[in-house]
Amino acid sequence: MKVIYSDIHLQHAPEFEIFEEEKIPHAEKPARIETIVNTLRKKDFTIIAPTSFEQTHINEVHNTYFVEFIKEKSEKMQKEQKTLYPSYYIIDTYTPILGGTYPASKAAVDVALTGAQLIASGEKTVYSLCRPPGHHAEHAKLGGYCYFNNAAIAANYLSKKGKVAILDIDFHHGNGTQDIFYERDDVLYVSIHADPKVKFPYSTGFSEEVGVGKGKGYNKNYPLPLGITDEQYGAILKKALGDISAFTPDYLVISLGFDTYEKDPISGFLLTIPFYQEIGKAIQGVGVPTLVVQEGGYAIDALGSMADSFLQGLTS
Ligand code: Q9C
Ligand code: ZN
Repeated sequence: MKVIYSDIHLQHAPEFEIFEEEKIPHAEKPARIETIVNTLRKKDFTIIAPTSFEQTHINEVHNTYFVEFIKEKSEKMQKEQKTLYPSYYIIDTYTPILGGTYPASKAAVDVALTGAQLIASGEKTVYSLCRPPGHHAEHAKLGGYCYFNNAAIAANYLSKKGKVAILDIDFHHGNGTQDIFYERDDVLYVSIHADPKVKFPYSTGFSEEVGVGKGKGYNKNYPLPLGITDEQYGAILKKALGDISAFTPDYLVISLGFDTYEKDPISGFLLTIPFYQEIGKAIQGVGVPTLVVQEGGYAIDALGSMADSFLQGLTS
């Protein structure tokens, strides 16, 4: 199985986020992806570098001025060796722009699109090791450690070749992906996540959000209370995969977060490492070509084992 990885992500390394009245060390660290790729290198995976895609793929999903904003501010920060906590186009205080942010975010999009291209040309499963993550990036807003929505850009690319379902299993609701496809019926978005009343992004991810216009019925949220176990999660996953099978997609995109893990430092579900293999197996059971896009997951020491467990299930 092919794994797409670029070391350009290392250029993006925010030092801290501002949480309530405090500056705290940033959870979204370069080591996250390094530990996963190093684990997979020791196993039977082919690690390949992405090819560079035109910026038009990004502009089909994001507002043009928003894309320019990230690029220009990042270039300015590079020159001035500063960090910007934006005052507009942003939903929180966790997602600064640094000199390395644009190159890393563009590379993450290329990682996702390279995976999508392989899936479109007949590959059964591909893992795009994106960083920074993407699912909180809306049409014209960044936040939640995300700048460009890698999974949405890949799904939009695949939607030209067939029907696409996105299953988002990050701990947090993918407000960005929901926003981007909310009025579309050719891309189904299904998300399992923590109750937004208590966890980020707080304002979206409720079950009443079902899409609008012709997109009505093509957005499905499963918000869950904190403390969810493997067994409880498995039951919801089965429902979510039922929704996906009923849509009869040609392609499946997984927004994969490992922040559902019991020891994740910022989250609150109780999933265990061996259970990721069950998740992978259940997804494989849908029987549709599947692009896996990395989102969150912050328990750095366990990320390699979680990825390994998940991929074993996915390729079983
Ligand atoms: N002290 C992703 O998992 N919460 N983003 C910050 C932490 C923000 C997570 C509070 C969570 C964003 C891709
Ligand atoms: Zn998350």
